[in-house]
Amino acid sequence: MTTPKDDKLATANPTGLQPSPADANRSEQAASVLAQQPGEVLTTNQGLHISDNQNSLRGGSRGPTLLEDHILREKIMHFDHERIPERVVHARGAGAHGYFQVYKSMNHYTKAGFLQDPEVKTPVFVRFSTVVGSRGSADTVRDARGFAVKFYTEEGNFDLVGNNIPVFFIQDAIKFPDLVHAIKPEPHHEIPQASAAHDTFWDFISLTPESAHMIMWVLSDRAIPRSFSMMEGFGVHTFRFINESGKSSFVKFHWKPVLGIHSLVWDEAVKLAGKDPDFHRRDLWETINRGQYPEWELGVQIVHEEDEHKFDFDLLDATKIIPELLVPVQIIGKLTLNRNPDNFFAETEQVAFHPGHIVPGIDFTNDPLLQGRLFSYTDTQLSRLGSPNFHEIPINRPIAAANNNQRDGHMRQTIVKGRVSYEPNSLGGGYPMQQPSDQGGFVSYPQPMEGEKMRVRSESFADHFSQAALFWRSQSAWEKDHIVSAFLFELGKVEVDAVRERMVSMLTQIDKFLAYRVAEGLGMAAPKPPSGAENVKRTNELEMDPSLSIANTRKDSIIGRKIAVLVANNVDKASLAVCKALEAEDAVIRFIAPRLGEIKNSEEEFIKVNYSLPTVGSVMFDAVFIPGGQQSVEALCADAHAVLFVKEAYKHGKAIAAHHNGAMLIAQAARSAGIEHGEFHGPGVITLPSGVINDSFIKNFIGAIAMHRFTERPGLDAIVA
Ligand code: HDE
Repeated sequence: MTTPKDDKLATANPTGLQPSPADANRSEQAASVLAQQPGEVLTTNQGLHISDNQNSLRGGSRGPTLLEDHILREKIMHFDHERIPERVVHARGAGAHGYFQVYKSMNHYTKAGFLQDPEVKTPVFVRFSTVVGSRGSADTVRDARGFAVKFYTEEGNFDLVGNNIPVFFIQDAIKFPDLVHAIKPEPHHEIPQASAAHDTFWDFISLTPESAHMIMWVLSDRAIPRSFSMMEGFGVHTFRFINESGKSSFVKFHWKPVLGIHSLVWDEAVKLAGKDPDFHRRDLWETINRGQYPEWELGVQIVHEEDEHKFDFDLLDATKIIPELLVPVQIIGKLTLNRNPDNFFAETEQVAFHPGHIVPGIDFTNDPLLQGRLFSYTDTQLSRLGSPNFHEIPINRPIAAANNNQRDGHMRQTIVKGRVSYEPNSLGGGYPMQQPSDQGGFVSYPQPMEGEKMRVRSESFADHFSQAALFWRSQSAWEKDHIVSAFLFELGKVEVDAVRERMVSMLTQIDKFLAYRVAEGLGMAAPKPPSGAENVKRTNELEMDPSLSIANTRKDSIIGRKIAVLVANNVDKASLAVCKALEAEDAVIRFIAPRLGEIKNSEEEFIKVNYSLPTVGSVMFDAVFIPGGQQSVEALCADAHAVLFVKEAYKHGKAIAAHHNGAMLIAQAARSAGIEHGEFHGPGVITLPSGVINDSFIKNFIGAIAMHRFTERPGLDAIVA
């Protein structure tokens, strides 16, 4: 992780409220007003000093309010219009500033300026989001996550508007409104919120076989990440790189989280939606504030132009990955998020991404999903941000100068001087003028075009099941269990039998055993797969690809992991040595007690309590530590919240450690779970019944936290938590 020291960006910060160099013409006075911190005197929007902000103007102390009260009317009118339309998809999100640095010049493949010089730090703004829910929905719902990065490069803004899942539901943009209508709350009663678990979605999916691959990802734990900083990101579509000599290669973009890929389990996700609906947003905000800057490495899979057809799937089909075993990911740079927004609305809400914002050296392909997106994103900003001038909102301004003859419109900020607003002109000296391509002016990649106009899907897009099956085969046993449970939850909420039946029938084409398990769980008989379905193993005949399973991610770091330390009065001071050791590894320690305020340790020193037990749950933490101390442990054993805390942590496979008689609480939790001998045991439960805290205890605990989760504990299924 990067240290909090303030890295100097190679270019001016474009996203604060300082005037951007792009706005040379903007009035200095207007800029300074924009940049103002809250002043000392309360004023109207016109700068009139307000003497009374408590009472409206009325005729007599008990009389009617006067229409004349311009101060009241201005204030209420502004309030009435505070909300803007939320994004039609990806409404709920969180953003952060940071920078990107390439590791080595990529000039062999692309002339993109920001991918040349390892010394240059390109400023970025990143917004993560869920797709389906409204702005006020919970963070931890089952859904794809948006992962949108705006690079403020010297050659203009480049937006990589991706997701945390490398494929999509549909192959052609014309299906997008249908998909979104199907997954959003049903129109007659607006139910359910932020959930795919309802009839209309599964009706659509069961009739749309191209969605099979995406469905497997969405029902895996990828769709319930532990944190934004522990999920991958993908550009999804195949793009093009173009180098200085005009040679093009195909490229897929990947973001690889430095902390590894980790997820919640469904029970945690459900409980978090109530205990902390802002779980992911809070995590991002707090980790940046602590200086534990989230990082991702940028990876690329490059396919030479001449290899376009060497795969048995189509590179233009957004329902397909290029397995990493076929084309390895080259790591080429790093993204670091190191600054929280100053104002959510001004930055995170008003940021406008667009996959059409590209720079020389990067270009599109004919992916029919991408092509449709190129229209959608500018269009949507007109209704969401209200004007074609959304590029002037500080967060959207490029650091590269923006000069053209586009003029006027609602909320125009730039005051362009002079009489010329057309091109060609002589009265303005010919400026601004086109820049020839050999001097850096953008030209589209001259891809040859052929064929007749037609509404048709290419034959090369026809295989919908091979990669869904590859994904399934690549999962570990516990990941497969989670996928089956997810199907049982989602399809269990479907009310129309025929929809469930069609879905199970679709699953037979992915894997017979998967279909059987889901059918059995739903109380149905699994139909036979269509003949020939089981012999299909295309995608150049891979049996599995390890990069598809999160079981294979790194498990050697506890940076940013939140450790709950359960305490009450008279907690043993010596036990608390564990906390220092974990903090030294950049874990976050939180003291949780039956009540807020302070408690005293065994040496009469005060410890400030971070949370009271009724306000939290183990789902909000990565691990639990129970220090010793007779009185403290007895108080916790008598507290139902504390017992449930440990029981849930065990059920969810989390690391649990106890010193001395702290283990009594583990035993109490086990008894409450109906475990016969009152013992939770198995991997990741670490106790030290006697003696002082030693290195091996600490090392074991740290190792267990880094493992993230132990899925092999005995009796987990039987525990109700
Ligand atoms: Fe989007 N998408 N999308 N999308 N999308 C929007 O743009 C759209 C698609 C993605 O944090 C909207 O400004 C169409 C794929 C992200 O502000 C809208 C199609 C991928 C975000 C829109 C797609 C994405 C959006 C809504 C099918 C992954 C949030 C508000 C052709 C590669 C960006 C807005 C942010 C947002 C349209 C499919 C990612 C309506 C028509 C595939 C991360 O323009």
